[in-house]
Amino acid sequence: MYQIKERSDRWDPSKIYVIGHQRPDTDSVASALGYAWFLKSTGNESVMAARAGQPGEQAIFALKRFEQTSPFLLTGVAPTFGHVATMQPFVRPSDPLPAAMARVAEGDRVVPVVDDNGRPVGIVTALALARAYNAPMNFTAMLAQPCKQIVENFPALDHRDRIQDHRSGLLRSETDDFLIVDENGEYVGVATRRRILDPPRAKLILVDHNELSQAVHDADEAEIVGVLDHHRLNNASTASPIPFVVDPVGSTSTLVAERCRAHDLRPPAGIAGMLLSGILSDTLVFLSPTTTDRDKKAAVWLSELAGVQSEEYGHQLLRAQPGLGARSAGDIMDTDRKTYEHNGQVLSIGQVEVTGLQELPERRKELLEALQERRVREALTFIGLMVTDVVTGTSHMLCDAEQWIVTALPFTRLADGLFDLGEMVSRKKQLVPILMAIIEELR
Ligand SMILES: [Mn+2]
Repeated sequence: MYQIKERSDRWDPSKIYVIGHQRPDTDSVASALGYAWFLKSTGNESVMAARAGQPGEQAIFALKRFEQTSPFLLTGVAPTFGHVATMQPFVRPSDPLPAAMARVAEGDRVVPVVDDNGRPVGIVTALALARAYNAPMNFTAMLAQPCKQIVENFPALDHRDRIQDHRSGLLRSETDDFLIVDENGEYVGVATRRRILDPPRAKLILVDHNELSQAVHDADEAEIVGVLDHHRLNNASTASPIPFVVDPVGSTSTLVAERCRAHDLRPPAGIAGMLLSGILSDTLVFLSPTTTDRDKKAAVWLSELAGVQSEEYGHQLLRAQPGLGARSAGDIMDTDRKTYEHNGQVLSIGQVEVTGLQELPERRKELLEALQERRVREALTFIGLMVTDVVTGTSHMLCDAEQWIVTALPFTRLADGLFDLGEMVSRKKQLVPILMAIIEELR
């Protein structure tokens, strides 16, 4: 699948990011904040809560309600040239040659030459220095020569660029050192070939997902150092053993709350409120069949800490979800969409929660167009939008898919591309297993 990727954020190799899935929902945001708080409270100072994108409106509602700042935004975690640059001392073009000679004597293979505006004009190499010293010339006159006399032009790399996008070109180049500049073309440092080939990797703890297809961009280049989740398993292998928890409860926030309790840690009201929001959101205030007694127990404990009444707050929270309303079809489609790979087939399923399905028929055509457009663009076998009525606990589904899968759907067809899913509210526990079973049967 080809996607144009944004340039990566400059993640910090010394930190461990606790991060939820792309298009973060309330549970992803809450469990990232909550688990980061828990890990910090148990002595992991370098942990930081992060998010892989713009949180949904419901998550924003919860953040405001409990006065929490949104987790740190990471749009990508690929190693960039900024991650491998070392701030090596440089000389000015007007500096005399001995200034560069001193750097070479210190062991630098190349000496960057940087002008008064902070921009590199090139490098001075040991070879160029040796030639200059060897030139038939008065020694004193030679020593007074400025570095610009022997500077060599040298390509510079942008510190924001992903190494993977340049790797093959760099492998073919003849030099072992590279100048790194920032977005203004100003000198950042020098990167060695060895460091570029073995860059530091971002450390991630995945919460509320374990599939790399749902993780922050370029997570395959990161080091996954932990997983805390409540979804089906479909994770990449790791180089070494890691703490990995996938437990089928109603929300990841439940798992975080249980860890706090087991350690006798009482989260502050804001964190407790966020975790409670994660539970209420994922279980649709305990209506979803994914709900377990453990979720309810955790919610009782958290609601006391947060000072809110679960059910009442939960319904406010569900109403904060924007529904179909005045939103564009694309926005409705992509706000909460997950992509799954199974037996070589790629499926993508969005979900939108509404209070009443009455708006759906008039938006059907337009939403189907958005589905079709995405299915072609992303080369999907199946794309669906589950429209869930949180009041009645029922769903309808719009979908666009290859014919063999449409024919096999065990649902009542209401109109072209529209199906009645009946008392189904959980994408993960009710819809996805049916689609996976169809694929296994037919492919
Ligand atoms: Mn969740």
